[in-house]
Amino acid sequence: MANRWKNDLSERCVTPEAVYMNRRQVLAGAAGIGLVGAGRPARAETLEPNEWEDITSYNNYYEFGTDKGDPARHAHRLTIAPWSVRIDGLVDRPGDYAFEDIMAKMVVEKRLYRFRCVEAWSMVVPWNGFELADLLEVAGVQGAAKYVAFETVLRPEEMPGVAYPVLDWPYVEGLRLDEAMHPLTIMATGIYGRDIPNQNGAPLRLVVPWKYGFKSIKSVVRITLTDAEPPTSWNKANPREYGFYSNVNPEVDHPRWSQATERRIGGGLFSSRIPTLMFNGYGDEVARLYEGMDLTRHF
Ligand SMILES: Nc1nc2c(c(=O)[nH]1)N[C@H]1C(S)=C(S)[C@@H](COP(=O)(O)O)O[C@H]1N2
Ligand SMILES: [Mo]
Repeated sequence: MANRWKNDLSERCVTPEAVYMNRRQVLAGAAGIGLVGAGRPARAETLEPNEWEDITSYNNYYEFGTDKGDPARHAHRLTIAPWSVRIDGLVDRPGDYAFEDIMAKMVVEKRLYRFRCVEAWSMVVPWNGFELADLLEVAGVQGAAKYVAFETVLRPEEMPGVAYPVLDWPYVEGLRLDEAMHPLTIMATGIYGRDIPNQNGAPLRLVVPWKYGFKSIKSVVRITLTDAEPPTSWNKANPREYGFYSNVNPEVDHPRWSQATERRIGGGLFSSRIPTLMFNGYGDEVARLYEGMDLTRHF
């Protein structure tokens, strides 16, 4: 299990600032990234990663139960090998892509990202992963594609939580194509240079750091390119409370609580409350995706 794949532990792209140096931006002539001076931090803050213990014991993965400790208790039951991801819909090369074959093609990088749950807690996670755009390019995105739909594995025999109709299983999520292709959007396969634990979404899970955590769907088995906005689990469960976009936004409160601040996990009882940042602090990189949109309506 120890070496399911090799991490690239070179010092690339650990901060959003470093993303400016990303090869895709270089290729794009930095045109897309906006009016940001390279090296200007998103806020005066040194990102301090949470401890492995916090990241892997305080989880949301409702297929294993709704308590924060349930995923760490039960997710060892999930069989993660063999694993494959079906990529279908509006792509040139649809098919079942074996996890090992994907990893052989992808460049795994370190990405230190803020992670903000809609429940108003947050962490800082040192992910290892590859850009979703690179995987989509392997499958060949067709011109008519406008959205990307994702699906989590559904195995009632291994997932005690799916006996309860908390959500309509399998868990599904979606992104607009430009969000999916954004260089900050990754498929995470590790944390702290180790294989990603089952409770965090092994063997590969989406991470979209400027959106609430529930968009970051775990243990992905299917990715479908579509021309219509795909259904998403929390929106189906409660459309008044959870929209398709779900961008972190301190100015748009959840109907039942404020989103202006968040509790940064760590330090046990002394977890501190800090202000929530627009787009979770990634506005310089992503605000342009939403130009002209009313974010109180498209929440
Ligand atoms: N399949 C699946 N993916 C999921 C969830 C889930 O219940 N099932 N929970 C989401 C929510 S609400 C959050 S906050 C994050 C939590 O990720 P973490 O446990 O790695 O911190 O996973 C997201 N992805
Ligand atoms: Mo969440």
